[in-house]
Order: sequence, then C-alpha cells, then structure tokens
Amino acid sequence: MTKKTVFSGLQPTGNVHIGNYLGALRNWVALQDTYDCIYCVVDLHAITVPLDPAEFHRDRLEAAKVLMAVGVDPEQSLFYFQSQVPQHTELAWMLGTITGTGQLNRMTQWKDKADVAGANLGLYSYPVLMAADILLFRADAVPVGEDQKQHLELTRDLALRFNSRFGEEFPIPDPIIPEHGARIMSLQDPTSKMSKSDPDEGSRILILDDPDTIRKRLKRAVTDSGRDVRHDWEEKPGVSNLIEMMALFTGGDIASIEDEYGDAGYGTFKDAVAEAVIEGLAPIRRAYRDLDDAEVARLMQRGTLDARTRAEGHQQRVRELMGF
Ligand code: AQP
Repeated sequence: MTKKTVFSGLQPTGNVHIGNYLGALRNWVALQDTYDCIYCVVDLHAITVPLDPAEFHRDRLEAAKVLMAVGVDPEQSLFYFQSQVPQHTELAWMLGTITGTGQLNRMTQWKDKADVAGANLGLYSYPVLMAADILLFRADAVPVGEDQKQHLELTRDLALRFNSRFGEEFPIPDPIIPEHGARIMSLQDPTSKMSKSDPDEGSRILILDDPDTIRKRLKRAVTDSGRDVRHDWEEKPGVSNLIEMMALFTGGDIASIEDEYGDAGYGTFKDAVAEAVIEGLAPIRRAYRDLDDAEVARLMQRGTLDARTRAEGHQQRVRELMGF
C-alpha cells in the first residue's frame, strides 16, 4: 500500500517557540515513521511582514537548523526551502483565480495582522499560497496548530472547487491537530496564543532558550486568582496553560498533575513546570549544538532538487487540466 502524504511548513521569522513545538513540530517528527512526509521552511510566507534582509537570511537557515534539531530527518522526509521550488507560487497564482475575495476577507489571521503590520497583498493572499503548498504535493494530511484550522478549511474548499471545475486532481487534506497543545497560550496573557511576533519576549519560551531564561519566564508567567492548581480554561486559563505544558513535556496526564500539585501553591508548581520544560527541551538544545551550518545548507539544497522534480510532475498535470 502506498503511504499517505503529509505536508507542513514553518515560517522562518525567528523565535521558534514551544507553542510551535507542542502544537505542530512534535507531530511532524512523530509522523515521519508512518507517512511520506514533506516539510518546508515557508520563507515566502515570512516576507508578508516587514523584514531586514540580513536578518531574514540568517533566520532562514536558523529555522532549518531548529527543525533538524527537533527531529525532522532529511534522510526520511523531503525537507527544503519553499522559495527554491517555483511551482509553489505558480500553483498559488492559479488557485488565486478560483478564490473568492469574500472568503479571504473573513480570515481571522488577516484581520488580526492587517492592523498590526500594515495591509499588503501578500498578507491578504497568504492563505492561497498555503493552500498551494499543501495541494502541490497532493497532501492527505497537514499537522498544524489550531490557529491554522481556518486556512486548512480554505485549502479544502479550493481543492474541491478545482476538482469540480477542471477534473479530480487533489485529495482533500485533513488537518492533524493535537488534542492538547494545539493552542499554547501567551505566558503574559493566557487569553491569546503564544506567538513569534508578540513584542513582549516574556510571553513565550523559545525552543532554544537556556534553563535560566526558562525559569525566569515561568516565574513571571501570569496565573489566576486563587491558589489551587486546577485545569479549567474558563476560570484558570493561566494555570491550565501551564498544566498542559507540563503534561506534554513529561508525558503525564492532567489529572495526576492536579493530584500532585493541587495544593502546592503556584510558586512550587511553576518551578516544577520549568524543570519539566528544561528537561523536555534539553535533547533539542544538544542536537542543535551538534549541527553544522554548512551541512544543514547542503542537505537543504539536496532537498530542493528532489522537491522541484516531484513538484514539477504534479504541476504539469495541473497545467494540462487547465488548458495550458
Ligand atoms: N501558540 C501556539 N500553540 C500551538 N501551535 C502553534 N503554532 C503557532 N503558534 C502556536 C503552530 O506552529 C506551526 C508553525 O507556525 P508558523 O511558523 O506558521 O507561524 P504562525 O502560525 O503564524 O504562528 P507563530 O509562530 O506564533 O507566528 P505569529 O507571531 O506570526 O503568529 C503552525 O502549524 C501553527 O499552527
């Protein structure tokens, strides 16, 4: 039986945080044994907000390195930079012609980010490029955090629309969203998600943060009124966020964490969460230290060549179906 195809991407905007890891990247790694996985540093998405070219250049390689440290294995998965495979943008243009502007206007990420970063066409059409990323490789499934659910819906709509207008070509991809960890919240405002672009560094823990920084960030994490450590998103979003983090990093379950720390007080609990996060991230920090920049760049170049060949085969069928 042929393996199902999985596709996902990470933007190289620096600051890869534990929300990215727990919501998506952990799944990327786990899926490699079972699926035909295609993972991509989606650098074209990253230029939809203002950038410094030198910094961007560094962040691209850095993102590839972090992903390899997390466990994306270029021997097992197809792994490359989106911008190096021009079929992504060609398909995005084609899909753009069957995308209604009404649907793009309703994208919550567009509505949120257009205010902060200044509106531009790239930011507006970003979900179409994302749909093209996924459909280009005929992905069956896409591991993502919850914030990407709406974009996945658009991808599915576009696949259906294309298939009905031009002929059955695209599988309808399913999101793979974890039950816990799909929406890790900001440490400073547990009602909004942890985010790379939050100007407050104290709001997130980065995958490569050193132990002291992690302890400091968690000590200052906003908790809720009362003192009991209880999982309740309505009444205790701050504590619930920390409980989920601990459960995911230790592999423990939420009820036993509540049993163990219920009466321990927030201070003691936060210290324990910090140690769990530090321990969970330690292998990634070690793997990162052992990676060599030149070798990472070489592996990405090799991935690019394979990705281009594979993408071209698929894209030629789309051109023919559309009458080119
Ligand atoms: N807080 C989060 N909890 C769980 N999953 C998350 N993801 C992002 N934030 C959380 C998931 O991480 C994957 C890669 O994200 P991305 O590089 O595409 O960036 P993003 O979704 O725009 O979110 P970021 O990283 O926080 O950046 P900004 O600041 O731009 O919003 C995706 O699968 C995403 O769902």
